[in-house]
Amino acid sequence: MGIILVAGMAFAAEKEKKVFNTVIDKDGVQRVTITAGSFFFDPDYVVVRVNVPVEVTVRKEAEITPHAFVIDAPEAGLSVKEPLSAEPKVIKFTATKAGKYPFFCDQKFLFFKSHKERGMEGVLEVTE
Ligand SMILES: [Cu+2]
Repeated sequence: MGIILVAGMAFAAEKEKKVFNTVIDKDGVQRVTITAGSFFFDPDYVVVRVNVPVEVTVRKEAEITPHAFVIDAPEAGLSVKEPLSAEPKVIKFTATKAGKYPFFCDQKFLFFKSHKERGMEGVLEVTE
């Protein structure tokens, strides 16, 4: 049992990122919908244009475990910290600097590994 668990965790850590390239809608907004669950974001690699408004709709899977959507990159104008609920949450921001910024869930239960450590982490790539 222990061996199976370890093998499963190694696989999860090495899994490929699912890339989503946003397009700029007619109203000038880039939109993406992300599903959050234990312990993943889908997609977990989102590409957006710099200085173009972004609307991220985050939907949390129906479960008791609390999750959040966090981006902590004030150098790029990104300071997002939103608790998630079953109702889809629309998060708006505009990245002001190109680069790769992590988005993650900051939840943690007692002495267990944080959700981020367990795989609730993705990349926001901001391109020129
Ligand atoms: Cu979480």
